[in-house]
Amino acid sequence: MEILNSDSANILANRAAIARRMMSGFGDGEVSMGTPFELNLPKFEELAEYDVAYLAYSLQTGDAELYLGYVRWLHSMLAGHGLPGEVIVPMALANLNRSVREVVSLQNPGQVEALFEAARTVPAGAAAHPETFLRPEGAMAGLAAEYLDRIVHSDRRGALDLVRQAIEKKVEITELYLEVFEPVQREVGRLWQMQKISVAHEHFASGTTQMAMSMLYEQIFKNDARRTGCAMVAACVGDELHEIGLRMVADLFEMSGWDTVFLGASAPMQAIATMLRETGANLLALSCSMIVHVENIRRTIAFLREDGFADLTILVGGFPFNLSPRLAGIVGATGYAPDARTAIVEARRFCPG
Ligand code: B12
Repeated sequence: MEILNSDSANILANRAAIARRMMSGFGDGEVSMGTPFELNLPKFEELAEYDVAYLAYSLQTGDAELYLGYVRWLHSMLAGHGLPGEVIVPMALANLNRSVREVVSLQNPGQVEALFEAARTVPAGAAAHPETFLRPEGAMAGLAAEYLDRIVHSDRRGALDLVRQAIEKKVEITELYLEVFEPVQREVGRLWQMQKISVAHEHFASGTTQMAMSMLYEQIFKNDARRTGCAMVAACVGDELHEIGLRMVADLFEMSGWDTVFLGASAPMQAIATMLRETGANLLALSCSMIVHVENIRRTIAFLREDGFADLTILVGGFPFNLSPRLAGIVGATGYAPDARTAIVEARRFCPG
């Protein structure tokens, strides 16, 4: 494991204690935020843990943007809820800064202070909202916009009709995945983050996209691609629930002639080891979307390396790795890819077939 900074390792190891300290640092009645249940926000304990994890990995990778991006996200979420980010975020930053110093004895306090200083300059309010993920140009731009429109208006039949028509027009599955479903899912996340749609809309949208993907399975498993003789297992570890991106990765491997075993969300590490043994897989794809689950990926890889898979090719990917690809080295992976198409190219280096 590559440790670039001992402070980050200490912060990570003590992240639950730091998060608890942060929670006790928010005095009653300072700012009334309502409960997460009412507000549709992640639980405050969860937010405190993200805060600590983003800080630690930002120090470890040397990517300040990892932490600053998180602070922008927090501002955007608060602005979406009409809450005063310009009051809450500086309080949260001061609280984290104090909690870290109370729990961990920092080797390089200057580096931590510099990060907090930069975080305090992140603009609050609507300025923190991200740009749209929909690409304005390209052959699939119109379809993506229309598909988004239908799923955010709870029109499942209409959304699936669009996909059916695209299949009839012989639109490539890779294009549908990467130029329609991927940007649309991210856009759904952006709209939820800004509170333009509710969590119910997001759930509906993701369910519909998974249904649309299932409609393509007859083609994906048609077996007309040349089989490579390579096999892969794909899993999310720990409490990770985001499995759509990983499913796209597994499906595109299947279409490229690999035998694939998709385990989906929350796979225990022993179960992954069993499946790797049973299938004799050449490659493992691990995915996570939440920064707090990066540590689970590191632990899973360390466990597998000890458990007879010292030389197994392990690729990682998902939201935090896209924010900072250096995290792949930190978790001990063989490689990383930003999307499903690039993952296949990367995998061919290890199993050309
Ligand atoms: C759908 C969704 C959910 C669904 C997931 C359903 C499912 N069955 O998968 C549910 C409702 C469960 C969910 C829950 C939560 N979510 Co959510 N979710 C999303 C959303 C909107 C879309 C995810 C998606 O489908 N993306 C599309 C895929 C195609 O993209 P991708 O995952 O990046 O995958 C591509 C590449 O990264 C790569 N890749 C992926 N894996 C791998 C693996 C390998 C090996 C390789 C090489 C490549 C690779 O290839 C893929 C295809 O090209 C995202 C927004 C976003 N930006 O992604 C938020 C998002 C990830 N969620 C978020 C949050 C906060 C949460 C919750 C904490 C919410 C809460 N509790 O209130 C929980 C946490 C749950 C948990 N414990 O895991 C935030 C995270 C913010 C942050 N700064 O960290 C996001 C970014 C939303 C936002 N904009 O605020 N979520």
